Amino acid sequence: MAQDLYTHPDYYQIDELLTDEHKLIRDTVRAWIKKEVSPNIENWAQNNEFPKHLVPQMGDLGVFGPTVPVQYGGGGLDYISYGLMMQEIERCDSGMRSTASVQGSLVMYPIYAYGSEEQKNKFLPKLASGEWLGCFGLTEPDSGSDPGSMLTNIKDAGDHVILNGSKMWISNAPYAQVAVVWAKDEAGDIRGLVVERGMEGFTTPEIHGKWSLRASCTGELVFDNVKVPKENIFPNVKGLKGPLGCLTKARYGIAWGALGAAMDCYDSARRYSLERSQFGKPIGGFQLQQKKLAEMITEITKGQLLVWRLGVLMNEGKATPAQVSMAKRNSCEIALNIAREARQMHGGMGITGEYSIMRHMMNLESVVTYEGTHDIHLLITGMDVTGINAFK
Ligand code: TGC
Ligand code: FAD
Repeated sequence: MAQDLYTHPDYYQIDELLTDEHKLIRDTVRAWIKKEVSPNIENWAQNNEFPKHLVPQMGDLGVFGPTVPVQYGGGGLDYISYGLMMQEIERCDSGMRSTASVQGSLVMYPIYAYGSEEQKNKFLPKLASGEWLGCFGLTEPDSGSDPGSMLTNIKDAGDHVILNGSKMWISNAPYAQVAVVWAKDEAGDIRGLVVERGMEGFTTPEIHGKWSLRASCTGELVFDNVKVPKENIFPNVKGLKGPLGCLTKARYGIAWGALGAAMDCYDSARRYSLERSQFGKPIGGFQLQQKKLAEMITEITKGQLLVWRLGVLMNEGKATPAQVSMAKRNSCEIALNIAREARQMHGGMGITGEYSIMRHMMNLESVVTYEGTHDIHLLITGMDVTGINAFK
């Protein structure tokens, strides 16, 4: 990105629904993004490079585990603050937001919600500060949308368990010090455990050749008779509701985040339409281009109101997983559509790294797929409103 000129669209004065603290948090993250990330993100993405030096900076900024209590190193903040952080980060790049949401919602949250006091004290402060990076292993080569079919397993061996199997498509894996892993025990129950780098038989090969999320690192987790002490198993959860509970938190962050990518594409397209002239006038003066911009800002505004309301419900403890699914699906869908329209509005320039559009578009192809695909979230809504399960 040549120069970061972003100003956020707020067509319905939604800022008035935010507290001064919310706005301060958002502006702080935005300033950091403009200073530390925007000037280099295009190069990192083009070079398929994960900017790991930013991880401790993100910890200092407080974007890891913002809703985790302060006593464990978290921010003790509300869900609107968390959403705004994810929106500001993904406004710049979905891969950077992935790093933050995996660390906060998929690694710190399960340790906080399901872990023992010893596990919380051992892992959470180092993850919150960014001294350690974590990853979350649920998906397997033959188990994606249907995580209940996982094959990774643990067998009891006295004071430890023996872990075997593999996980696929794992964000942060090659750089992670700790992995929250979901595996079946001998009774067939899904259990969560923390696997630490250095444990014998545990490797994290990188997945190469991605056209998407190129500034985020994705890998496998391979477990070959790994001895994991029983003290690393979460005592307070059993079953698929463990990992799915984490996904609800992360999907909530994505609902805000993907909207950030949409806002950036719209902002860039609107500016370009006023600067670029053809046939003797700015292209923004042609009805076809105005239609695109008008539809973009309408969808963004509807999305902003949806995630804000969802944030209020999250704060009140009233949001349902199905409501989160609707917001994740909606934000990803409109963001992809807006990225595609914005790409067209930039003409040939839209395919270059001079603008963020093409990078957003490619990133969003992952975002619409991970944490539950577009179709899966539609089926969750369908089941919620009919009571009939159409998955199986
Ligand atoms: P089902 O029988 O419906 O549910 C099993 C148990 O889980 C409970 N549950 C939830 N709990 C909390 N939050 C949710 N969102 C929940 N959804 C379901 C449910 O009540 C039940 O509890 P209990 O007490 O009765 O046992 O399960 P199912 O096998 O039919 O599957 C349902 C389905 C398809 C919706 C689910 O498995 C699903 O969401 N599939 C999508 C898989 C997915 O999202 N994977 C994501 C992997 S992680 C990732 O992508 C990280 S990307 C990170 C990044 O870089 O940002
Ligand atoms: P599949 O489940 O094989 O789906 C293929 C197609 O079939 C999809 O269109 C899907 O919607 C459709 N489909 C499946 N079931 C049904 C049905 N019942 N009815 C109708 N249609 C259906 N996972 C992790 O655990 N941790 C991570 O950190 C992580 N990071 C990721 C990072 C990236 C860049 C990517 C691409 C993925 C990541 N994932 C991660 C995995 C991600 O969650 C899965 O890719 C996703 O859940 C879909 O699983 P799948 O790819 O196996 O697709």
